[in-house]
Amino acid sequence: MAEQWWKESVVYQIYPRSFNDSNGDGIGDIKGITEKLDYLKELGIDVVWLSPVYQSPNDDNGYDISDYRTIMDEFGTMDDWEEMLDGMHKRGIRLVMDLVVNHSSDEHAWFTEARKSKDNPYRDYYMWHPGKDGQPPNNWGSFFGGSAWDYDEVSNEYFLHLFSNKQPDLNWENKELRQEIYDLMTFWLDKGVDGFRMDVINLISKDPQLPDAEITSPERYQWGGDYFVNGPKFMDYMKEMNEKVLQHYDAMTVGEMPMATPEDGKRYTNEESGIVNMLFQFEHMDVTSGPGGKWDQQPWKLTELKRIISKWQTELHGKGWNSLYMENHDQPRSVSVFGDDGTYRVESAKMLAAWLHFLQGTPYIYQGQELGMTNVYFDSIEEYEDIETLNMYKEEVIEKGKNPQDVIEAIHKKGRDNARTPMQWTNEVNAGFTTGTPWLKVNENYQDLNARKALSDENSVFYFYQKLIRMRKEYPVIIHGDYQLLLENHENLFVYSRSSNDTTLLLAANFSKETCPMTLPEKFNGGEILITNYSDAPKSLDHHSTMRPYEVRAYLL
Ligand code: TEU
Ligand code: CA
Repeated sequence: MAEQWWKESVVYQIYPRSFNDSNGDGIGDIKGITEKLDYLKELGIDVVWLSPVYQSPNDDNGYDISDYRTIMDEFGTMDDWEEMLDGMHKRGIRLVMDLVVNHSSDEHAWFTEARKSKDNPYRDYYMWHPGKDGQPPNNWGSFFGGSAWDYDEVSNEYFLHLFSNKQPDLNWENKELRQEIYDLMTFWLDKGVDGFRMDVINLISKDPQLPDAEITSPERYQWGGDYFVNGPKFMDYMKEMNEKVLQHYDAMTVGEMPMATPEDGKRYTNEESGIVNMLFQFEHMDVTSGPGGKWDQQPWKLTELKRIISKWQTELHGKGWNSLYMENHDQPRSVSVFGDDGTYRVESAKMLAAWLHFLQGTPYIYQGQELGMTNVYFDSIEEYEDIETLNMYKEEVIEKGKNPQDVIEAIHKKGRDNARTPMQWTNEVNAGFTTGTPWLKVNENYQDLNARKALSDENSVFYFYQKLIRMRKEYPVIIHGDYQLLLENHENLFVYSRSSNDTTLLLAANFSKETCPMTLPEKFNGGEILITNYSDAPKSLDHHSTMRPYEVRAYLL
């Protein structure tokens, strides 16, 4: 078995459009990333996951790819990319690229060919189907609103798009299509990339009958996931991909898998028979969603978060491997959701960091998370850019007549642009992200919240992350120890231990503004403190103790 370096790594996600603009056009780019490699080295991360940089009309910011083997003009050239990769490798940083192969762009040459006629050789690379009585083939809704099918006049057929209508789904049943994908993976691996993050990979196999979804909501279109999540041939395709490509390289893989359960996690990441090294599940992100789904944000319960995290920790221990994340380019900022982005911003950002990094799995830091960046509260829909947000607003406000203010509030809580505002580098104009006009407005708190300031303050969130990353390399118990939840029913405190051989690590985190007395079983006494966000926290553990607002403490016993 190849060395499992990805278990000991910390990954940093870059969303290139918003990271750093090197030429003043308002759009982050590859040279901009290269300029910041020393910053990443200073943080201490091991791997970069780079969101898509391939040629794309940017209907969904690069998640709609029109050429898998060239770099998007706005981001630079292949030479720029090679220089970036070189710069990373020289600093001991590995690069994981985004692999978006559930769908392509409708501007990909395969699709332009495919839509020409029913007998075009590329027709079968996509999922075409005749309608039913002038309606789409079935009632599936798209993730981005409306029907998952779009009518094509040329051939009088519909094509499937689980995301936007500029993201037609690829037909994995087609052998040549699969081979094209394996070839493009090989192309990038041969260029030296160290792995892939696989976009919605568990949606690639659809039930060939394309049955109507069960009607579970009053909406016109329904959730069809039963017929495409972990679909019938998903495992076969992934095994083939491993045999044909991945097993020939020392590459790490992380599959993004909506709806995945711990049982799926165990199977898909299994060391002997698995298909990816780890996966991104969504259960813990969904604790804030009400019955109305993503846009129906509700107060969340810590006990629920504990139940979910503990289940994943326990089920995968010794059998598979977890990924650990609280943010990415699709999610709101974690301090704003799970911490406090006002008075306790710094404390809660650190608390979340330590709580996450001492769990078992590979941690992912999303750009700006290491500064404790927060959600953005734009006043009007004109200031938003994200296709999912804009489509939803149109549907809810313009088509259904909902109160715009309520919809904007939902966007404040859950909109993807929360994570996509430009990285805050300095307190200069546009937070030092660009000298031009940024493609998406900068969060106005950059004056006080920026990387330059963090780097000049030894108590910053940045240096707290740096310490955590170092500790993972120093204490094997963080990587290997088993997990035990304590104080299961406590509503504010999340306490767990990690043990291996004769070492025990105890982590106690207060997820609230309340000051909470904490009583642990008696054996949790003594030891020495590893890290805390309150400088005067007790140096050794007393099993009777008090946790202040958003306090976190980790002890080695
Ligand atoms: O996301 C897939 C996904 O399931 C969601 O998180 C989705 O983005 C949305 O928030 C649903 O409400 C991946 C990418 O991460 C995302 O950026 C892309 O838009 C999407 O796939 C399509 O490629
Ligand atoms: Ca630029």
